[in-house]
Amino acid sequence: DSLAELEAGVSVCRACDRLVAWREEVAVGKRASFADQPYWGRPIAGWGDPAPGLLIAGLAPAANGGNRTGRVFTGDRSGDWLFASLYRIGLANQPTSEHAGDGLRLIGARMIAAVRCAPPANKPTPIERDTCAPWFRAELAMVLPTVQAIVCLGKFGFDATLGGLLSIGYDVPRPRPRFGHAVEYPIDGPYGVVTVIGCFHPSQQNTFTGKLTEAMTDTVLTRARDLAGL
Ligand code: DU
Ligand code: SF4
Repeated sequence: DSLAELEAGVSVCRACDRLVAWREEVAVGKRASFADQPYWGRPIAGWGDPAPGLLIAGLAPAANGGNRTGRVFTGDRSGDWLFASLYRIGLANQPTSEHAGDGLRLIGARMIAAVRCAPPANKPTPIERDTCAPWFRAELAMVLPTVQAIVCLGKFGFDATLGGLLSIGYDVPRPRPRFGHAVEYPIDGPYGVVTVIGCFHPSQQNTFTGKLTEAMTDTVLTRARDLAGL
């Protein structure tokens, strides 16, 4: 199907020299605690339900997380935080994510990242962001017919999502909606209304400091789950 074709296409993309070098360097070097595991070391397409009601949009895969497991938001601390919440509210079949063979499944939901290769320091450049945008938008366009709510993790994912919706013909307001935790914007478009919801990124920077609590995460994801009819 077309999602599979897109996945195959993105998996061999080498458009960003700096990110190609980094994803491969980390995959060859490996973190000591994962020395016995294979690393994916390539671009990462979205994963989960191919016809999701809920989409979760993040920034980019983590060097020893998604870049290792081949699934965005798994096998790293942000993913652990997110999947614990998704499991509590019934959108994942287990609370932990470890490696590619762990049996983890999303229920009615799909995860995608705005940039598909792990960037150094989790910071893609504006050029890398724009170079990868067509991959993000292509996948967004394929899943939007069923998607009713999009949870955007952090401002980067939020802005990428609005840019993607605009390119697909959605009536994104001007000036652009502003990112914030639990802010929500219903946006009309070719496949009906989709509600875009902001969520602070579940990075340790936010979870260690208490800027993002478990209750705050559960509240936003539960709201999105309900909007998606899940
Ligand atoms: O074998 P499959 O059902 O096509 O699943 C492929 C892939 O997607 C696997 O990693 C499980 C995941 N997945 C999911 O998490 N949730 C779904 O509803 C369907 C598939
Ligand atoms: Fe290709 Fe995106 Fe990876 Fe750049 S970040 S190499 S555009 S998949």
